[in-house]
Amino acid sequence: MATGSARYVRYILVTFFILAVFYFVSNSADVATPLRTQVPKPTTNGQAGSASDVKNESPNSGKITTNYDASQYPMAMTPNDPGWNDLAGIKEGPRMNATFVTLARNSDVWEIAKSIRQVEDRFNRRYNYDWVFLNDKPFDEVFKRVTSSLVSGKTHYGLIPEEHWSFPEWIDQDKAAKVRQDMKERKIIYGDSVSYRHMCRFESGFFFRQELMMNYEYYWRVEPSVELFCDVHYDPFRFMHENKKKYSFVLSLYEYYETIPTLWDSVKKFIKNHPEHIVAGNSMGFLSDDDGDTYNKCHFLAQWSNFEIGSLTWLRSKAYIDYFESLDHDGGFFYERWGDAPVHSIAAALMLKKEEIHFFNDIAYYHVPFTHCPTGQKLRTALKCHCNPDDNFDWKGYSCTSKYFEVNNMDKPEGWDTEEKKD
Ligand SMILES: Nc1nc2c(ncn2[C@@H]2O[C@H](COP(=O)(O)OP(=O)(O)O)[C@@H](O)[C@H]2O)c(=O)[nH]1
Ligand SMILES: [Mg+2]
Repeated sequence: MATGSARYVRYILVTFFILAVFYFVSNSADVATPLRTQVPKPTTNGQAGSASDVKNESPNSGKITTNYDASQYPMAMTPNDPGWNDLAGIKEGPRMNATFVTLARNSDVWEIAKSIRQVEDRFNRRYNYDWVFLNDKPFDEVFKRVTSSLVSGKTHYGLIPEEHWSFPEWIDQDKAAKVRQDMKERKIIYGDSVSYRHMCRFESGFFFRQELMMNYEYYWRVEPSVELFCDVHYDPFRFMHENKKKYSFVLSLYEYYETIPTLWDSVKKFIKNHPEHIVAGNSMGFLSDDDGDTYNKCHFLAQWSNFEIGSLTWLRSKAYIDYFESLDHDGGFFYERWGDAPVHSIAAALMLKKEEIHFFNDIAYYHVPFTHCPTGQKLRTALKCHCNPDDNFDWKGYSCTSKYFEVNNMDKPEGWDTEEKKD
């Protein structure tokens, strides 16, 4: 009997031990293998995900339906949100069909290297979005080696077709040359440059329809020598998608009038010929102080900033293409020196609803000579920013950001008035 009950106790102990081991192993497996099921499957073209992977927008409902459960992967938008401090490793959850895009020359390699490093450190190392590089000349091996070693996603290198980087046939070459000479004498920055004009026309009308870009729906434009001063805690592409944003900015400014004297006349001609493209609830108040009669020269994408996160689908729409073609035929890219900054901004302000444009206060950015350093000391600390708040341009006299807030009836971020006094 004694032997029988000892065996019985032994069975119980062994069973208990096996259960304990099983419990321990299964629990540690949960920790070691976090849920990764929602990262979209790679598609045949090797991109991070395709349109159908991430969205199915129903045009009439006014709501976006997605095939991922956004609530399962909440984005930490503020320091109080769960997961705010989770900045290690690859971020779980969906990816948008999006890419970084850079137009550059081979000689820009070390300046773009600096920009990439900051974008990666502050954001993309956790998201691994792709990066498309575009150039009017073939990229050399050094450029490809350096940039591909720094980007955590896939890199793609595109050669711009000549018809996107040359004078269209309707441009009078003599007239254009005279303009350049005149602007040179008047010392207008880039006034005598042909390549700068090709660049502005390309960024206005062609970058979004390059073959490599056709694979994507959203872009984040990055230039050589820019800085990203704060951590980006959430995916701005996903923010754009889930909030139906089509265009965004961090710095806004008055344009240099001498470069665009007839741009507004051209815009007015387009408005008259294509009233169907001008949406109700637009931001005309941001562009004009007299209901569209004259342009107040405000634009979102400062010529000296070139920060943009936006929708490629919108830029490829008939509305935008009609707009670009109308402007392009008027010749101001060559007979004046129209920049892509006012061209994109005017389009966004007239052909998008107000609420489709977003100001990213929390993305800190520098492009010589302007800085956007987020307003709000608590926010800057939470974002581990390394910019000097005194450098923030937002509330200074030559910025249009106050106007944007007024037009949208939005409250300015806490601290805007005290920070303004430090001018
Ligand atoms: N491939 C190429 N890129 C250019 C050329 N000119 C300017 N860029 C790029 O276009 C962008 C804007 O040019 P940048 O010189 O920074 O002009 P700014 O920002 O208006 O002063 C940058 O990304 C440049 O690298 C060019 O002739 N060829
Ligand atoms: Mg630049």
